Amino acid sequence: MQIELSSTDSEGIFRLRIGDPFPTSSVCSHRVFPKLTNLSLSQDTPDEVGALLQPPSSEGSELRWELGLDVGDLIYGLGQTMGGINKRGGRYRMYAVDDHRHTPDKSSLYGAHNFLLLKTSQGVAGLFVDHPGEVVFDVGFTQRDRLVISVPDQNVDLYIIEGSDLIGVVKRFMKLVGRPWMPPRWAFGYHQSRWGYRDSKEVLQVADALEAHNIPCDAIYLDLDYMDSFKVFTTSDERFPDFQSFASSLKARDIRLVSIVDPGVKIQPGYDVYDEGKEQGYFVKHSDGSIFKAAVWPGYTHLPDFLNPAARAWWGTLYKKLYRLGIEGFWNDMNEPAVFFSSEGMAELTEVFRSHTNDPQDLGIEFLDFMKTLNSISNNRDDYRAMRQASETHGVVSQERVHNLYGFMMAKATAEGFASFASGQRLFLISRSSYIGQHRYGGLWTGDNSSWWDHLRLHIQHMVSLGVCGFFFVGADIGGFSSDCSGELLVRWTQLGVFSPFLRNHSALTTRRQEPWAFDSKTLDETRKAIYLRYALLPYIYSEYRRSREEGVPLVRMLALDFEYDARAQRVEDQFMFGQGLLIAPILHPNLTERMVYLPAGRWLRWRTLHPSVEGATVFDSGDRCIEVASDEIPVFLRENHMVCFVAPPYAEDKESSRLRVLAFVSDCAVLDVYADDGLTQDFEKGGYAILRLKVERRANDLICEAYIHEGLTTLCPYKRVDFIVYDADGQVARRSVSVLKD
Ligand code: MIG
Repeated sequence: MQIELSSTDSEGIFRLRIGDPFPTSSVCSHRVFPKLTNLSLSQDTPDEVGALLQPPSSEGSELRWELGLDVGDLIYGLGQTMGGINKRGGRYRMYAVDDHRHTPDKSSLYGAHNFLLLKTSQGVAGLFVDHPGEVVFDVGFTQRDRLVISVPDQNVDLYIIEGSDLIGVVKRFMKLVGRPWMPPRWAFGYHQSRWGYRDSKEVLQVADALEAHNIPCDAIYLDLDYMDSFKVFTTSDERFPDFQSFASSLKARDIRLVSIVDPGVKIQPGYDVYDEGKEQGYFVKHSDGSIFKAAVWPGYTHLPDFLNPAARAWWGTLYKKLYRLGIEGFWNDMNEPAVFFSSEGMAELTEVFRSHTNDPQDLGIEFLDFMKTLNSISNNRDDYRAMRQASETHGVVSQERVHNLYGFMMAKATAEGFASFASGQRLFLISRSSYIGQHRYGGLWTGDNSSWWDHLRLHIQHMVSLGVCGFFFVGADIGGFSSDCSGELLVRWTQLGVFSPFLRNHSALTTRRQEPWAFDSKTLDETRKAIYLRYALLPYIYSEYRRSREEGVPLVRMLALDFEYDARAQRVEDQFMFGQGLLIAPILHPNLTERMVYLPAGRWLRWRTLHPSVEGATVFDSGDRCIEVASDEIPVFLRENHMVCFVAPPYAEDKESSRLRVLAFVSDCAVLDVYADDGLTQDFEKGGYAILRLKVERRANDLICEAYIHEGLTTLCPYKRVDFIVYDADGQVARRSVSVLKD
């Protein structure tokens, strides 16, 4: 076993390199790892974690690391997996798969996020297994007191990240894998989607309904329906005639279009994408050099080989066709890659069918055999084993070995292509499959969840677990994708969605309609109220997203990151932190009008979010509290010595957009930076932004409220006045209105 130990100079990041790992590009390319001669780990790193830097045990072709777990040890991370926020008790197989039923027994979902955060009585550490093929994390599943990591390969990079606390570890990890990309500001608005908006007429009806119901919306999504015969990068002339004027009529209403992009390219001579890809040799092949055929929506397709830089460059520029038509954002789907069946799989199924009977009417018990084969030919691992991709560094490789990079490299292609034809603009991109590092190119949605209350809870788990893995811009389909949603579920989910970085109502073809107006007037009112709150909070959300990416601290976090030494907070599964100062405790079960909330050390101000005004805010001490929650309300608590800012909600009578409101809960002092830029371009990288600093301080009997331009260009700050509403520890409120100082 060839082993090399290296470390970034005194940064507390160690790398154990075994064999010749496939470069995934999850670690920023500028990172250098000098060889280590003398291993000295920090005192905060548990001994057992340090011991992982020894050669692992190797069984057959598998590498295996083991680590003992004490009863009190906590493990977070692993991104998009089933199970709780604390990952103990589960086994997670990182092998991207298109599985649309997210039941508790599923060990794999759409991506691979091989990062975990450990907290033991001895200290904390981060572990990142950088390997593009399968990795299994058995986190106290087979044996409750053991963490076992196994990799069916002899080549892998293992990173150990030290830190004196969990936040410190996450920040270092973020330095290793880089900052999340900066989406356009409209990415944070409300987005409306559904599989089955059949034609431009129907999309315009949706826009009309949004308007008629006074629901603000920044984007409408085009699912498979917009394409001509499911051919990627085409639009249907029949259902979407005169696409450009359709797009601009939406744009005139401030609604942008985002379209789905699937990797499968329909096999059809004369279709330019197919012809070009074939001619240039850009598709995934078989070992004999023939092109692999995978059936997806259009029937048989070829899959682009995103590992091949030339194929990536080609694919990236294809998005220009859509962009030119007025489509401003992209939604990369089916990129695990999903395969309905291959020709080999279909041959097998046909054979099973034939071997049993000549007449389908005669199938008896053999039917089960037929069903088993039928179910196994989709996303079959034998197909991935058979596929060949052309890599830059390792020659031709089996897809199986680099499986988890497919979505990542597709995102990279999208981002690089976009930068080439929309130079200076920010990309809007969400992807279904992902691998660590992909957050530098775009965001994620969590795929085909269901309209189940369990999946409302899963939304929290996914946001916080993906957050520590670097993905700050994430969200689940609001209301649930599969199954029928109820009005109450939609309301509660939209309320949670106010505090989800990505907020999109999306549902599957054939399910009950799920737009806010598809239920009853109560559902409509309550959903709209939540969406208004989202829009009112946009200055805060945008500012905090930007701060998150600067500091490497996730926007949405498990309580343990902020209250690491609070034994209760470490284990909270149904609340989360949003931005610096907010604790969110959503309603997660039907028919509830109250819930228990755990409030960590310090005092908290419960913000009654019925209106983004501040009436009725009350102070709570730490501990377990039972609170009443109206059906149109989401429990939000503001941490002591913090602030949250907002503007008037959409359609408010007082539309004065130059007025910023601030709710502050201050016993000593609080600072909040409000960030603004043009929201669309990369100019912010060159100083095109403004930071308005808000300060509230109590000195003796004085309350001092300040608002001044702290950094950047005064002209980019949209606010002229700031209205402070300041609560003290006793719940006494004071108001101050100040004008923004522009020097
Ligand atoms: O499973 O394009 O996750 O959001 O609506 C069907 C149709 C394929 C899966 C995506 C979903 C999308 C759907 N797609």
